[in-house]
Amino acid sequence: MDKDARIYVAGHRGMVGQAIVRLLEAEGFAAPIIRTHGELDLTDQAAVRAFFEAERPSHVFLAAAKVGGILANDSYPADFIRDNLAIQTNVIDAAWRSGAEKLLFLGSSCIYPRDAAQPIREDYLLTGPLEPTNQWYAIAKIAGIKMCQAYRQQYGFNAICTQPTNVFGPGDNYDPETSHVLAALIRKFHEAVRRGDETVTVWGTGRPQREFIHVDDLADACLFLMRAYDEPDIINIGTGKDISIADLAAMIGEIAGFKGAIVYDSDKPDGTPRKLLDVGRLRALGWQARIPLKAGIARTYEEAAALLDDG
Ligand code: GFB
Repeated sequence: MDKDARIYVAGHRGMVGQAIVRLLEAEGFAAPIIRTHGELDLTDQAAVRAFFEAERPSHVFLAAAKVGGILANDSYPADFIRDNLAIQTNVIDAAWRSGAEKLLFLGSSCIYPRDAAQPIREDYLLTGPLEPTNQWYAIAKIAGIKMCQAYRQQYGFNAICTQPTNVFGPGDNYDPETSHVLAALIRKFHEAVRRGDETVTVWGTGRPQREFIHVDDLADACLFLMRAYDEPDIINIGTGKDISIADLAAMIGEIAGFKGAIVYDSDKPDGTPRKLLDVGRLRALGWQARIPLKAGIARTYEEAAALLDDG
């Protein structure tokens, strides 16, 4: 991909899209094409086609999606399946129609069977039932993967599919109801310390294991794959290490300087017991995550605390 390529970053206001835009800028690429939601509704097929016809991007990072944590996924199943199917269908199709050279689709580790063997290899896709709390989102993402593969097979469109593990970092959503766990815990511990609370409540049992990648590492992997990977097979993006929610809570509590007790709300769902990705395929290509979990959280904590204190 040339430095003056016409790159479109779909979802540039989201955590992942923001990080991709930051990285492209830092690497000296021409300013990418971007549109806010107000300027272009990606669920509107006619508008998306017209945009692609007018702009004709050569490379597309499809980082636009409706995302949320376990409770948001479970509470708004219709929104998650409808919006994601519409966004990805419109963008993939319009990119191909307007002659784009390449598209990178971002999936998710929740596409894999709930009880998949660990670490999860790419070929475990569609070998078992999904986790019920996020099956709607997962089915949409699986449809996106299959659409990329179908467009490659029938039309020779170079669409690649990446499956990132759970992501954290700057630009995350800190809403207590709809956020993912890492952002939620940053907010809970920060507010508890500020208020002098004696307890912090963590959802579920604390026993599930999750793998977390810093969004700057994820953006780096996406750019790497945009340059170096042209295969139909899906490819995992992760760190190769996971941590229990209880240990994660203890780590964030320590970073926040919280001295009280952590309590568990078992009325809230645990979700998938474990989803550690096998990152052998990505490592074999020569890419590895660089930001250690604790250092990445400490950095994110500082940024988030300033933001939360401001408003
Ligand atoms: O990050 P999270 O919401 O989503 O939750 P998933 C991960 C784990 O953390 C679950 C626990 O076991 C939660 O019960 N947890 C503990 C909390 N305290 C909290 C809290 O305050 N907030 C939240 N949100 N969780 C999502 C999927 O699954 O992961 C999406 O629903 C997507 O589809 C995303 O794949 C990456 O990791 O369970």
